[in-house]
Amino acid sequence: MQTDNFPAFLESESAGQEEHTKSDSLFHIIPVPLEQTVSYGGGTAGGPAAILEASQQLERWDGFSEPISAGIDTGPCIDCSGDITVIFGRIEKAVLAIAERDKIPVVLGGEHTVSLAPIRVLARRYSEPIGIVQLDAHADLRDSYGGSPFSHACVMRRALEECGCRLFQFGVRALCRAEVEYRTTHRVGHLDGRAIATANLADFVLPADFPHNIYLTLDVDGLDPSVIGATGTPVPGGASWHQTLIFLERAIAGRNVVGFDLVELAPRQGDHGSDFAAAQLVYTVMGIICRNLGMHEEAVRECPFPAQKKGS
Ligand SMILES: [Mn+2]
Repeated sequence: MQTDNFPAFLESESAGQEEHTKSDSLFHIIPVPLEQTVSYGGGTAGGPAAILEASQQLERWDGFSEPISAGIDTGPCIDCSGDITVIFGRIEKAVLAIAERDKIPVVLGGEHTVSLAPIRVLARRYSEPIGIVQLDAHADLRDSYGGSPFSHACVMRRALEECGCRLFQFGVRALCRAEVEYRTTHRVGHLDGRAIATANLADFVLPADFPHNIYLTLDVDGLDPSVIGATGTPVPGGASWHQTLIFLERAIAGRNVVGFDLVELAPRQGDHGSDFAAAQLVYTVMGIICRNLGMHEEAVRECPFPAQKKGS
C-alpha cells in the first residue's frame, strides 16, 4: 500500500512561498495511487510518488511566469484500498473540501478511473454543465471493459452519462467503432492524433456553446510515447509537447478551469524523463491557468524571452 513518504510538489522551491498558508494556495494536489483495472502494462499506482519526486527538479520559472507564487499545497495520499465506490467517496471528500473554498483541485493518478470522482463533485457544484477537455490516446467511451463499468476505458462515458458533461478530446488515436458512434450521437468534439499533425493549433477555439467551466483531464498517453513512454497503454502518433500546451492554452482561453488531473503515468526503472515530463506538464498547466486568470502579468512583461505574438 502507498504511504505518504514522498515530498510535497516542488517542495525544493517552496522558499519565498511563505505568504501562502496551506488553505489559501490556489492549487491543491491530491495524490491518488489507484490501480485496479489495468488493461496492458501496470505500474500506475507509482505515478503520484514519481511525479512528486520529479517535481523537485523543476524550475520555479515555467518560461513565462512563476506558477508556484499562486501557492501549491500537497495533501495526503488517498487510501486506495477496498471497493471502488469507497475509494471514490474518499477522493470526492478531498475534492469537495478544496472546491468549497473556490480553489483548484489537482488530482494525480493513478489510473484514469480516478477522474470520475472530481468530475462528480464539480458537476454537482455548478448549475451549468461542466466541459471536460481530455488529453488521451484512447476515447475512454466504452460502456464497460473487462467486465467493469468503472474501467479506465469507460471513464469519460461515465462522466457524460452520470454528470451530464460536454466533452472535447485531443490526441485520440485508439478507439472502437461503438466509441466512434457514441461520439457522433453525443456531440463529442475531437482533434485526433492525425488531425493534430496538420491543424493550426494557434487558432484553435472550442465550440462557442461549449461550457464556460472546464475540467482538464490529462492522460499522459495522449502525448506521443517519445515524450512520455512510461504509461500502461502507449500508442504511436500522439501530440508533441508544444502542440499539447498550445492546444490547452487555446482551449481554456476566456473560460474558467475548475480542476484538473494527470493520470496513467506508470513509472519504470531508468526512465526518469517520463516522470519529469509528467511533473513539468502539471506545473506548466498551472502556469497556463494562472495566466488565463490574469495573474502574473508583471512577470510575463518582465520575461526576457517573451512569447512570440502572432504576426511579430
Ligand atoms: Mn484515458
